[in-house]
Amino acid sequence: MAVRFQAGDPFRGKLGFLFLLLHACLSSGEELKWDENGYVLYCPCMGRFGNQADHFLGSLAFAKMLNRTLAVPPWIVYRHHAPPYTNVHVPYREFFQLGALSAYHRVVSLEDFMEKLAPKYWPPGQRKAYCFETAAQRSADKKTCPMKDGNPFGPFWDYVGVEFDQSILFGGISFSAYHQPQWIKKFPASEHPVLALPGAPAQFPVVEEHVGLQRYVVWSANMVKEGEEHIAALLVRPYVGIHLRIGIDWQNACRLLESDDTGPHFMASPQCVGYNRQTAPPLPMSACLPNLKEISRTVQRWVRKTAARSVYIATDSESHSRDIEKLFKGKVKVVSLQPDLAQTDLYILGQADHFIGNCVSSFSAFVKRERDVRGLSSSFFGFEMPTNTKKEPKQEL
Ligand SMILES: Nc1nc2c(ncn2[C@@H]2O[C@H](COP(=O)(O)OP(=O)(O)O)[C@@H](O)[C@H]2O)c(=O)[nH]1
Ligand SMILES: *[C@@H]1O[C@H](CO)[C@@H](O)[C@H](O)[C@H]1NC(C)=O
Ligand SMILES: [Mg+2]
Repeated sequence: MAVRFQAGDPFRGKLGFLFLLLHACLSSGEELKWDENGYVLYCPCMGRFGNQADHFLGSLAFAKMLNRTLAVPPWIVYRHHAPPYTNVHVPYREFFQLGALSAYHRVVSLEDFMEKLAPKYWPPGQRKAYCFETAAQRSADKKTCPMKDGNPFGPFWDYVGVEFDQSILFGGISFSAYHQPQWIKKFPASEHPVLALPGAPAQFPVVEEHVGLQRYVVWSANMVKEGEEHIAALLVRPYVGIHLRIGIDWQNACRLLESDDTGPHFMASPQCVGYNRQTAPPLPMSACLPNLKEISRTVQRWVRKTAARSVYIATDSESHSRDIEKLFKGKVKVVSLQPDLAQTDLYILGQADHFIGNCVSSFSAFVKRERDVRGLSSSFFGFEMPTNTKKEPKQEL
């Protein structure tokens, strides 16, 4: 697997420079052309992978709406529990094919943008930040975008070697299609070629109309290879994949459901209760935090229903694999890999014959969206879907 978690920054150091030179020479054939219609840059600064993925889909749609090229940021992986004990910036193409996004809209990786375009077209001294007035309110002079304040903001822009020279504030405008004309009018590409934003120009969770953009998020060859090797080595089809989101942070988050009136919409929950707040049924506690009894009952039901011969458990903490194994008296193989890369779990869950996810989790939502695109069945712990969730693959958007 190409992703290695090393401290440090590929743009720094003599060796890094040599590699850059080599890379520049090798790839000089596919020289990047500057897009006169401008660029959108942002930091995926909210949450971990699932949140970043939700934000990515919305940002992709935003860039298309403004007809600007999206500078696709790296994923921010928080490696605070294991080496290198810091944030790691993983280029988009390590996990997914950058080229597959082009079927929807023009993209360039943020790394390529910085290396090949920024020196000439967005040089130091001319780097403007764009943010909401309300965000700038938090700065000392109340007029500066908080682009690099704190973690992960500072390390992110340091990774691509960016300092901001000026702030441009806006207000009374949102990232939705409704405000498209205002964006174009306020920030024409001729005067504002690079819209660099402190966060994603998107909502969390992803809005319903952008869920289908998942089809353009296609696993990289490396990820497919690694994932398929695990499946071949460990699992027997048919297999049920389950996502247990039950760790301490999640227990605390789900407690909010009990205490106040969050209503049915809580984090990624529109994926099971529906996007319409008015018609959404209540979200049961067990949909957020299923206990072992609920987990066992649901797994048993789907193993029976799909005649599964194995179960794959992805988890953020305990796997409960012993307890689950006991349910089937040795007739079903139960596997929990607990891989170094969370994306390995996502891949294996995506390939399952049936998937049982956590409705509130955006990590589960990533798997659910990918499976919907491919017409594979999914369900959730603690929540009965009103209709069959199995969908036909959607037509091109
Ligand atoms: N490997 C692995 N990591 C997980 C699993 N569940 C949660 N995590 C980790 O916890 C993070 C949860 O944050 P996020 O992806 O934003 O999803 P959410 O908080 O559940 O909405 C993930 O990105 C993973 O790093 C799992 O089943 N397997
Ligand atoms: C969108 O941008 C592309 C690339 O710059 C350009 O060729 C195209 O004409 C633009 N479309 C519109 C509707 O402005
Ligand atoms: Mg999260």
